[in-house]
Amino acid sequence: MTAWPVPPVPTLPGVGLAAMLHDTATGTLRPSAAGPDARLYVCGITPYDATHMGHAATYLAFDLLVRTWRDAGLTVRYVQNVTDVDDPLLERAVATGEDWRELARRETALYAEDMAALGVVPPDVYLGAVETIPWVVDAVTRLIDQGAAYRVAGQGAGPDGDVYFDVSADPHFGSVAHLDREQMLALFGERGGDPDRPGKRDPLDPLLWRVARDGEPYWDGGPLGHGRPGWHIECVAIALHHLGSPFDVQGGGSDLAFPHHEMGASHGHVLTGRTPYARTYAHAGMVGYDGEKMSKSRGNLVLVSRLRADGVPPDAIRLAVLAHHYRSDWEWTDADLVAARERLERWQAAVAQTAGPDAGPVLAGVRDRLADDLDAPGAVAVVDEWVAAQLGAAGSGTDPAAPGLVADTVQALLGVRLRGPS
Ligand code: 5CA
Ligand code: ZN
Repeated sequence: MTAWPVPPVPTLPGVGLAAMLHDTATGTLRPSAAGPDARLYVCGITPYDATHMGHAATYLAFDLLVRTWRDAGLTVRYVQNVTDVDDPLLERAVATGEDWRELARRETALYAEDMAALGVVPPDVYLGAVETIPWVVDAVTRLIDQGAAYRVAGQGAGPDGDVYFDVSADPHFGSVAHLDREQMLALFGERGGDPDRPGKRDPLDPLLWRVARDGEPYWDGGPLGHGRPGWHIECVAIALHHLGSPFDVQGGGSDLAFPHHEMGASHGHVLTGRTPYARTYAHAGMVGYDGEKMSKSRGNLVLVSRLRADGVPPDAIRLAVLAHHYRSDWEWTDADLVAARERLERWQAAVAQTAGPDAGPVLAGVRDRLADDLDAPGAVAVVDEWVAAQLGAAGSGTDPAAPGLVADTVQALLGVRLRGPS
């Protein structure tokens, strides 16, 4: 699958700091990268509807991480999937009478357009689940051979042979989200799991391979028979193939901590015999709208493509998101967007001048704030301060290099594109 084009990222003077990042598993701030190679897996979209502000906020959070890593001189390996075959996608296609492949293709293309418009640095490896079936088959087969996965008998007219992961095979199961069993059972049922499926060893055991049903797409699973991948194993198969374990950061929205990243970690532990699966589990907060989590299933969506069609500058959308810390849960409001548009205009006016106050503290300050768990609001405040001095009554400074350096800092680290003095 081809990702979107790489946006221009100016090179800044000096070397930035590799960020400290909040880890859900330990509840602490940890160095985001262990060495000169920084390896990131961010869970991608399930393409059955258009990109909303919640998705955008999550991908913008990890875009900041990638930008700080590059600025710190690290070699970045960034992998992202597209869940282009899964129940929600197939259900939507059945409901609308559209071919599931066409639905996935259209929404994946729109997502790429939205990401490109927002200036998000694309992943180096970008793969649809349907492109990675052999890796999934291999992983599931190995889990069966290890005794960590088992086949379940069919229900009623349903076929035999769905394969489930035995969560008791991983002594570290539960170490990502630290939930008690009752919480796990509730969330598992809400987020794609099937706690009530008869025949499982534990209600929490997640699906690894679903054997073919009439009317559902399937692939040749070799020893597993015809079928399609479960959700968690898809991301693990891709991450282990392209990053190995432990890799540095497993990222996504906080709704993925359980069960998705918990199960993924367990699959990874058992498959490799190594812990941890990822050194840091980083989770972006949930963006809400009208009092509820913004979600495709609820339909309370503010779409990036809708805002773009309405003429909102993508950089204003970016600034509206960056005004919130990535870990906080927040509500999208029109007032946020108005404030972001005003900020964008002020920043643009400030860097368009031919001279200004020393920009060194802006570069240092933005680097400092982002290194502290990607504190984008703090970084924005640093730029605001320079802009206020530049536009203020006291008059601007006299450094001719300053507006250009501020524009480069803002573009390289925050991804907001300003035109410097011409
Ligand atoms: N395909 C899977 C991951 S493998 C998936 O969760 N897809 S998704 O389309 O539902 O979500 C894509 C990303 O956006 C995930 O990282 C998810 O955690 C994040 N996300 C979804 N809704 C919100 C929201 N309201 N606020 C913030 N992030 C969200
Ligand atoms: Zn995933």
